[in-house]
Amino acid sequence: MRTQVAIVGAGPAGLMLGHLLRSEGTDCMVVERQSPEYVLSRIRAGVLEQVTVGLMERLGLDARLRKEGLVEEGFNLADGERLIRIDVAELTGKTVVVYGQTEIQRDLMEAAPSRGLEVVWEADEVALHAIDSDAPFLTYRKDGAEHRVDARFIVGCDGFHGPCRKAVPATAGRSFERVYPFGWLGILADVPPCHDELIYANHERGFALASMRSHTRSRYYIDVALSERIEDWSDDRLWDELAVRLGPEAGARIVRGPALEKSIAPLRSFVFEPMRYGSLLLCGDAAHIVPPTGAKGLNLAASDVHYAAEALVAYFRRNDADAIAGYSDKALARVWKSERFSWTLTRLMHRFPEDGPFERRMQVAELAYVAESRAAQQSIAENYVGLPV
Ligand code: RFL
Ligand code: PHB
Repeated sequence: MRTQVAIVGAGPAGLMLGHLLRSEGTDCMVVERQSPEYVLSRIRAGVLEQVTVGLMERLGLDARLRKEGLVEEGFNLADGERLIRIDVAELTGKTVVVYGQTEIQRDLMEAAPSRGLEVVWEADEVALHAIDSDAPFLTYRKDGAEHRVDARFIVGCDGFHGPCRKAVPATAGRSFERVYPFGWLGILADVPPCHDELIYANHERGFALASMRSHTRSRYYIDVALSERIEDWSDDRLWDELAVRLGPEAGARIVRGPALEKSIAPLRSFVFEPMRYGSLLLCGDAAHIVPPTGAKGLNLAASDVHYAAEALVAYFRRNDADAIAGYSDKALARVWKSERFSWTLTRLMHRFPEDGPFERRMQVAELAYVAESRAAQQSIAENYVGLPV
C-alpha cells in the first residue's frame, strides 16, 4: 500500500495528527500495536490546555468535550494546612478543561471511519525502513501476513517505548533524561471529588493530588517509592493516606469508594533531540516525557501534532521542504519550556529522598513567595494553562 504519511501509534498524538491531515486533504494511515479495547482501557491524563481543546474544535470533535468537560478557573497548591489558590482565569484570562484522555481517545477513534482515517489495529512487529531517504516504508505483521506501507514521511507517535525513536542512528540524536526516585500511585473511583478544583499537596508524608473526571468520578494520586508494590496498597490504605496528605479540610471531605483502576506510574523527564531525522518526524511521548505534575504530557503531544501537521501540509501543498526542516526546532522550543515547568513543579511539591533540611526550607520559602506574590502566581498560571503555540 502507498500513502503520503504513515503514522505509527493510535494514541492521542497519532489520531489527532491523522484527523488533522485528513481534514487538510493529505493521505495518511495509522498502524497500532494494540487493540481498540486495550487503548481505551488506559487511564491517563485529565487536564486539557486550550491548545488541545482548540485542536479538537478545529477537527469538529469537541461536542462532547464542551458538554461534559469541567472548565477549571483555578487550582490549589497545599503546603501542610495552607491552601494557596492560583486563580488561573483572573491571572491569564484563560481556563483549562478537565476531560479524560480516555474520552479524547474515544472521540478520535469513533470519528475515524466517517472521516476516512484508516487505522490498522493489532499490527505486530512494526519496523521502519529507509528513513534517511525520500522513500521510507513501514513493514508490519497482521493475521500471520507481512504488510508493507510506502510513504513520503513516517511520523512516530508510538509513545516512549515504541520503535520510531530507536530507528534514529545513535550518532544522529541525543537524549536528555532525569529519572525520579518515586512513582505516582493513582486511584480512579466513582465518588464525588473532595474539592471543585485540583489540589496538589506537599505533605511531610509525601505528595498527593486530588483530581477528577466529572462531578461523580474522582482521580487521586500519591507519590510512593519505586520499590512499593500495588498489591500492598488496599483501597482503604490509600484512602487513609490521601486523607492525611491532602490536609485536614480536603481530607475530611474525601468520599471513599472502590477503585475502578489503581496503578503505579514511574516519573521521568526525557527529551530526544532532534525531533526529525530524514523522513521521520517524532511527536508526543515518542520524543519526550514530562513528570505528570504540570499536566503537560498530552498537551505537548497536541502542540507537536499542530506543528507537524502544519509542516506536512506545507510540504504537500507547496513543496515547502523548509517547513519540514523547521519542525524539530519549533516543537522543541515549546517542549523544553514545558519540561522546565513540569520539573519545577515536581521539585516544589515532592519530598525527594536525597533532600535535607536546606532543600525543605527552600520549598517552604518558595511556597510562601508564591502565596504572597501575584507575579509568582501569574508565572505558574500562564505555564499551567499552556504557553502559546
Ligand atoms: P501514547 O498515548 O503512549 O500512545 C502511543 C501509542 O503507540 C502505540 N505503540 C505502537 N504502535 C505500533 N507499533 C509499536 N511497536 C508500538 N509501540 C507503541 C501504543 O500502543 C499507543 O497506543 O503517546 P502519545 O499519543 O504521544 O500521547 C501522550 C500521552 O498519552 C501522555 O503524554 C499523557 O498521558 C501524560 N499524562 C498527562 N498529560 C497531560 O497532558 N495531562 C495530564 O493530566 C496527564 N496526566 C499522564 C498523566 C500520564 C500518566 N501515565 C500513566 C504515564 C497521568 C498519568 C498517570
Ligand atoms: C489527572 O487527573 O489524571 C491529572 C491531573 C493533573 C495532573 C496529572 C494528572 O497534573
